[in-house]
Amino acid sequence: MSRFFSTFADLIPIVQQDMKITEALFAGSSTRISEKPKQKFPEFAFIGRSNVGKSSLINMLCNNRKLAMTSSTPGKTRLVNHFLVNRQWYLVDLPGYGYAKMSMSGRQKLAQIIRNYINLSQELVMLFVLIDSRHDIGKADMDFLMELGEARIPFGIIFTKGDKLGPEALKRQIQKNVETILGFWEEMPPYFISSSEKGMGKEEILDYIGSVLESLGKDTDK
Ligand SMILES: Nc1nc2c(ncn2[C@@H]2O[C@H](COP(=O)(O)OP(=O)(O)OP(=O)(O)O)[C@@H](O)[C@H]2O)c(=O)[nH]1
Ligand SMILES: [Mg+2]
Repeated sequence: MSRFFSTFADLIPIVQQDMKITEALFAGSSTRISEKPKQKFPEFAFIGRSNVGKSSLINMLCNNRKLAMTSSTPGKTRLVNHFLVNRQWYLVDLPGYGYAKMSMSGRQKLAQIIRNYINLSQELVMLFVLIDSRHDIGKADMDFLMELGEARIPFGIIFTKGDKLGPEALKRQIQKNVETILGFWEEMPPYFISSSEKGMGKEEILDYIGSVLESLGKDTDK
């Protein structure tokens, strides 16, 4: 069921689909694909630099501040965490990349866990790459996006912490980052602006996931 999207254009849903999360349950932590939860469902994973707000975003989407562990200290999530949503699909919280203060061996270990999951999870439908909306896209982000492009893994972008800038500055910074991405890709992947503090982006992200799930259902019905 996964990896059937060939371009970003294929990712843009034709029909907007409402998605409400009624239940989100922790389903397990893993460091390798063989340890993933046994029950298979489509997976939507969240990745990005350490501290960018992956775990907070998952909690915001699921209306549960205690579901995924968050911390102001970078490097909190060190495992692949699966959360089963509405008993139908998984949200997957991944460790962060590019945490400069972590030892080289620690970073390599996390990179290995991330690669193993991304390249081998057959159920991975798409990755959301989170980028702090206050900052320029960094080298670690660019390297990661390039890797995804080469591996032809479908992705979207979420600009996080949208509450930290005023509306004008936010718009300018996002425009700048969109231009950076368009310098490398012919088309902009689907992108969203979020704030886990204010609930910004929640409906858009969830409805988007709903639409992708809907189109997956149609694809497998064929
Ligand atoms: N103001 C604001 N703070 C946020 C937001 N999202 C996350 N934070 C804060 O940023 C810090 C990091 O959040 P996490 O969700 O733990 O980040 P992470 O990407 O999961 O980090 P690692 O697991 O360490 O890679 C915490 O102190 C959060 O409270 C947001 O939308 N707005
Ligand atoms: Mg985390």
